[in-house]
Amino acid sequence: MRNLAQSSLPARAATGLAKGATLSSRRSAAASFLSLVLVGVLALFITSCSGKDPQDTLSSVGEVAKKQQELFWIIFAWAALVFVLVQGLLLFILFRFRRRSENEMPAQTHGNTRLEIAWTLAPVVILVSVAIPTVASIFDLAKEHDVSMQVKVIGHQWWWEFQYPGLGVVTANELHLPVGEVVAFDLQSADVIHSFWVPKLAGKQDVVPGRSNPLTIKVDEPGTFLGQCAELCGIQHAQMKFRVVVQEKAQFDQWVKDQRTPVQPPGDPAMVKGSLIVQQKCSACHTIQGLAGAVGKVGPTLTHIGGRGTIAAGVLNNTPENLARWIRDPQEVKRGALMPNLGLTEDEIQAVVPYLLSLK
Ligand code: HEC
Ligand SMILES: [Cu+2]
Repeated sequence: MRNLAQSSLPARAATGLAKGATLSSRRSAAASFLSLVLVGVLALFITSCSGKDPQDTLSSVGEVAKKQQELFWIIFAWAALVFVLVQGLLLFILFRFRRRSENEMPAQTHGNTRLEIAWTLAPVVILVSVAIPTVASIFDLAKEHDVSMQVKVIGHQWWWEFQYPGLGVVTANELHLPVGEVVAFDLQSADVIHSFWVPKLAGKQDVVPGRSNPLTIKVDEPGTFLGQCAELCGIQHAQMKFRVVVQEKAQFDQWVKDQRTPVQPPGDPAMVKGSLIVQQKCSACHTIQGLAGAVGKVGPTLTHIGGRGTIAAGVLNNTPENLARWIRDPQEVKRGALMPNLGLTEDEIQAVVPYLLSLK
């Protein structure tokens, strides 16, 4: 045994040396990896400051989002103050009261009544200062004052239905609103939990089956704003997008008028062919007001599909090529979408596309 131990001593020293070497090289590898990660994180941080993001919650538009943003800044300011104070104190204490030499023991302190009272009272003061504006804003935003319009939103896997009960309009994936008016939303779901979110216009609100959740929005300037489902709701959750088109009153009224006009029966024989195919193959799931039998409710209304900017809940721009691509195989565009591949021939697709696009 002794022999073995003795003979292994130099060997151990050697492996120790080798270990030291690999350790330091490993350390420098870890250090360069860490700095790489840091640079990556920093780059990500900087891109978040671009300010041009169409879904930027910090460049809010409209009264509701502005109030919510004010609240955000109040809470952020307190959080920043607490962070700087706590970290600053921690660094100061670590440095000031450190052990300066091997044989010196820093003074040991146990308990300090004044300090304990202070760090109990300070959070109370901070929490009260956060609670007062928060509770006030919650009640203020829940009040539906001067509501000029109601919109019922129904979340579906994976698209949005918008009904305007007062105006007799139903549309999908493209919400039109008049500028400067208070709109009261009634959020409902046809299947699972979704969340209605237009980052620039208002905080998110859950869309829950069997419930009716309220939300008010007032937008002060015309424009197109992007929205998105904000609650994981299945495979195509990320592709459950929508647009909010905010228009001057006159334009909005014109849009309502167009939406209320039912589809005219087509005269052109090519269009007739398209409409017949739609009646046969699509009407069980889609509504087209004015086309006999097309009263399906499984998919979005196609009554004025030609006038919408996008299809498949914001996934594709509404062009003849994209519409053909969607009808050819919806699963290729949006795997798992609840519209199956209907096996239309290329000929049939070329008849359906111009017909649908004519529905303005
Ligand atoms: C089994 C039901 C079903 C049938 C049949 C069906 N669809 Fe669909 N369709 C859907 C559903 C569900 C969606 C929504 C898909 C999504 O965005 O997730 C949809 C979406 C669409 C859209 C996009 C609408 C929008 O605003 O985003 C178009 C266009 C469309 N279908 C056309 C057709 C045509 C044309 C046919 C017939 C050839 C057809 N559909 C047959 C269920 C169906
Ligand atoms: Cu959803």
